Amino acid sequence: MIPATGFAQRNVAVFGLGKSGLSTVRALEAGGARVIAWDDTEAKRAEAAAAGVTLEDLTKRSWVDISALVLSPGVPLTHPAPHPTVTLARAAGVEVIGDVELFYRAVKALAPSARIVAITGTNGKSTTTALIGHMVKRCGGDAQVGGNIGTPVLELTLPTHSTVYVIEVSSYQIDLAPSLKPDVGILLNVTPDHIDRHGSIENYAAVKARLFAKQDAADTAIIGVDDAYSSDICTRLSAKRAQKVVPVSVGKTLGRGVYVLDGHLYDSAGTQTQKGGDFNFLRTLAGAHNWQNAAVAYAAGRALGYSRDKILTAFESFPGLAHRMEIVAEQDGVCYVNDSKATNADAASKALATYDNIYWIIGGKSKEGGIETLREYFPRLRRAYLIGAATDEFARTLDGKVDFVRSQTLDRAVEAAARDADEGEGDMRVVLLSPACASFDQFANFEERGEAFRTHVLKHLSEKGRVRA
Ligand code: UMA
Repeated sequence: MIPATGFAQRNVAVFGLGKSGLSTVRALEAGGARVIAWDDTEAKRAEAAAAGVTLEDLTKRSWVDISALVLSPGVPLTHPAPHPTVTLARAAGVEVIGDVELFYRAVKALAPSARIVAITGTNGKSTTTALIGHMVKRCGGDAQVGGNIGTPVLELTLPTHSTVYVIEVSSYQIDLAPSLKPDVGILLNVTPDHIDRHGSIENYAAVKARLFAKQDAADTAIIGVDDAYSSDICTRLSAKRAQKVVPVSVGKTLGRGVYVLDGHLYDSAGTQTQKGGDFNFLRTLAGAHNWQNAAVAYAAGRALGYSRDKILTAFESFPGLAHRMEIVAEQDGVCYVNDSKATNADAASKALATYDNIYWIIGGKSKEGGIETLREYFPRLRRAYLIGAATDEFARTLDGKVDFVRSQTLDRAVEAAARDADEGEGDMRVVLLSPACASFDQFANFEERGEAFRTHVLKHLSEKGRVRA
């Protein structure tokens, strides 16, 4: 844990007692602050009280003796309306910050030369964060990975002078971290998301751009330039020349920066363009959507001073993220891919675009629009296996276009898909769980669904092994 420094003997209000709020309370107390905490949900308050947290309704007390309000990222700061605690704090002239701000201040106070790589963007943040963390470790660095990806930043290990913090930051967290000055700041892309919390796409893009606001000549901004908003941010930063700016593209040749064409990485410095790694062979980074993540991670590795060869070698051993196009097994020309995280059609399209020869397990609690938008991938499907509540709806969409069976449950779907794939033809047959649905009709969450897939696949393979023996 990293103690939050700077508030010793002072009162600090913490609002929101989820994962990040509870770790904030612990870090502030470790730094000597007196914490007063609250949450709108009674169950969360009860949980916090049991953990020894001092509770007081922050809307019913005076703010004159409070030095800061530390807000959880999920609590509205501006839109649709500021949370009442934010309004009260502002009226009393109390700063409103988040755990990433406390983390940044503490790291700089404890070990100024520890470096911070901060990753944001609408899509691909977690994969890129995990990949950079893996790369730093493989290149011999002391990487600590956290933030929006899951581990609250204040729960990471104390910094040494060689620590590289690789943190995923959401727009909510950037909004609450006014001092954050990452050594390497990364913006992958900006597409409409979280507009309810930021008012408009323009505001959302402006918050993302704030990640670079404090950077200076020693720092690097790495920006994906394949969407209009990010490209605009890159143009503006390049013109200001405050920091080094590295544009990254998938599909476009750039005069400077890093780009990927047909899965091949190019590192272009001035007039010299070097042909780089071939991502087509990196199965955990398969798919065009992953090429941007890998290209950006490569640029980050270069900014951190690692050699091109070391970075590309590190990519080869990246295990990928659990439940995101995760290869759980491969045998006899059949690859079993767990993409349980794909809870809507858009997310499922990534896996469908990546493989041919697919035995597709889909279904659960469907989202608006179902799988209508996935029609262009139907020619890649050998058969579909329908599970859960969406069965009738998806059967109607597939009818006459794709062969399908009503499997009802995941175990039966895996059994049927694995048997068909075993008997199928073609170089690489893929049994793919990419359900395009929420899991709640049959599972507690997508993680549980993904674990169940893994269990059924391994059971199928071990039974097959016994029959052979
Ligand atoms: N709460 C209130 N009143 C409100 C809103 C929330 O009291 O009006 C309380 C809730 O009762 C709850 C707490 O605030 O007790 C929840 O806080 P939170 O939503 O900020 O969640 P945490 O558990 O602290 O998790 C947060 C991130 N959550 C959000 O940003 C919504 C986690 O990202 C992150 O992993 C974690 O900190 C550690 O850093 C999750 C996420 O969904 C994965 N992120 C969004 C995304 O990726 O799209 C941004």
